[in-house]
Amino acid sequence: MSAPLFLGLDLSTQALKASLLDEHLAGIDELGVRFDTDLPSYHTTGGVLPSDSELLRGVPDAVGAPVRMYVAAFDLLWERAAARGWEMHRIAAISAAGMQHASVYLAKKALDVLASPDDAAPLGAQLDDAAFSRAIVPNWQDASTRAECAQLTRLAEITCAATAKSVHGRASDVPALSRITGSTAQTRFTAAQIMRFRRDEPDAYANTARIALVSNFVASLLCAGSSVGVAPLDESDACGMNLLDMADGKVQWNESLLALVAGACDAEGRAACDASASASASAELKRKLGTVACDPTQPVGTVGTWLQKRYGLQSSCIVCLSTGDNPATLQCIAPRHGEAVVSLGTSDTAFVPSRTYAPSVEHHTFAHPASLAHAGTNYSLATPPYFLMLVFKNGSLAREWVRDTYCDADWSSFDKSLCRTDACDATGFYWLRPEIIPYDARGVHRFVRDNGDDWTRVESFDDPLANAAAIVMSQCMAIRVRIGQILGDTPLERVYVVGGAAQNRAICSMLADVLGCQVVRPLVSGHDASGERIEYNFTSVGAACRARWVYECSARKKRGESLVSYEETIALARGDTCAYEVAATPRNSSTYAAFESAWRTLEQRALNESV
Ligand code: ADP
Ligand code: XUL
Repeated sequence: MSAPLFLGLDLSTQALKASLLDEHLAGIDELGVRFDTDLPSYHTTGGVLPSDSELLRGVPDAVGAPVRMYVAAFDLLWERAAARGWEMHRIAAISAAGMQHASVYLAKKALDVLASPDDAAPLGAQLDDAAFSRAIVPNWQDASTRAECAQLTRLAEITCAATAKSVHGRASDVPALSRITGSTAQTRFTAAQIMRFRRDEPDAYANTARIALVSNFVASLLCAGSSVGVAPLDESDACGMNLLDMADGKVQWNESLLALVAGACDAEGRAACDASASASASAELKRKLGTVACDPTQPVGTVGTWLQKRYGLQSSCIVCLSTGDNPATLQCIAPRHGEAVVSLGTSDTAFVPSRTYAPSVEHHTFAHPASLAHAGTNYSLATPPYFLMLVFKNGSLAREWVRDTYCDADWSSFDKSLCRTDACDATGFYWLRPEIIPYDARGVHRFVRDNGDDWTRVESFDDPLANAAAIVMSQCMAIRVRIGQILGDTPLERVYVVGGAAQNRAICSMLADVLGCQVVRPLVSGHDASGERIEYNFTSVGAACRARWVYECSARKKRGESLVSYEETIALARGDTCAYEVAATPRNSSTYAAFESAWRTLEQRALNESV
């Protein structure tokens, strides 16, 4: 029997990617399907429909994508993997990551197809329009649900007041919804999205057999042709729904919020219908959502007949719980206390592990994807139970806009502007889509220093290239300020940088200068199938690492041995092969430390002007 291989998938905003690793977690190959270019018939830009697309029906701030595009990408990915000659029979376990919060609405037909697909045909041909109750699914960039967010916030305040509940003794300036679910109300989170769908399209909602996140939807596709049906939600990813009650150290559905989303009560907590109809509306939503699995070592099942017959995977190949793209990235790096991961993908995100449940107005508190704290067993393993995450919506796509508008559509011109700047005399806020931090900030705002602490708002910079330095510096300042709040007195020692923009050295240098610490890029040893050294995608690598862990734990369980922690598994598997390279060391961080307070004032000014 040849040595096992481990596969991680990443269905993110702009692409479906796959990383194939060996048992030492060295790279064997990586593949991708880019939605815009590889699947042009779906007419997406940056993986989503253009804002004037008729399919978005004119809903303000709606951002969505055709759900069938994701299935078509899944089909194409496997075709490409087969064409690359992957040794499918060696794949021992697979896990996926999915863009967070986005949801998929399955009609009864989808469940029938997943239970018994035609193994000779692509899944895209079988999971047709009738298989989904919602053709265009909301993307995490959607901001169309502010009214629903207000209702969730209100109900949480009432619920907390009614029970006089001080969740984990958190300070009262943290809104109740955040104390309960780990996050303030977020337009992109699944609770608000489901609520709007139920209200706007009641028949389609009624016709929905199951609601999945992207992560468990992909896990379900991997299981097509097995008895799994729809895979359970992963605890860490499900924290991004505004629906789980994370207080009191347990993770379970919050019944009040569930009732509001299901239409069983209003935002004041008044029953919307008679008691039995209310109960059945809540129960129906719970059924649609299925279960939340809190033990990531517990496999979902094994690959179904579709992957076995069509591509030659073994019937023993484990399908693991799939998690969100950010939890998967965190899992790949496993940062320590005092370290952070910054992911520069479509969104810019930053995360740090946390031993405590620490809800706040600005960051999200999620269950750690490799923690067994809520698994209901007596494991006492080292992984911290939570991680804290900052999300900035205007990340790469805003940088691309600046590149295309002011820098000859060329990264090297963009980079030159960054290298020229080491002064804080011009800055800007490029909130092209309604921002997440600060909440709902909009528009482009530029400022230049007159002298001293006086700043003037300007329509444009004299030198258009200055926009590149202004956006990147300001994006890095936004991370600096919030990470500083989270870490308090603990110094930030190292930042791991990943995502598409991490390959840009000028951006990494700015990040190191502004954050005042070393910025490193993790490395996956190994090459791709053609022998080339490539940059692996850490989200799909993180998913493959989970697959390696679950495989190890399953083998130990079979031998009657105790489980092993995620970190230990990864360290043992990698041996000495795990490494990172220094992308940048800080040069002039005192400049940015001194600039912090002025920058905060400017951010507030821009925010005041954006409403
Ligand atoms: P996601 O996982 O969200 O789909 P990726 O992590 O693949 O996104 O990142 C894609 C982004 O990476 C692109 O939108 C692009 O702007 C950015 N990117 C790629 N190469 C560079 C570069 N050399 N400099 C800056 N940004 C880059
Ligand atoms: C996280 C978020 C984004 C998406 C990107 O809360 O909304 O980072 O996960 O896919």
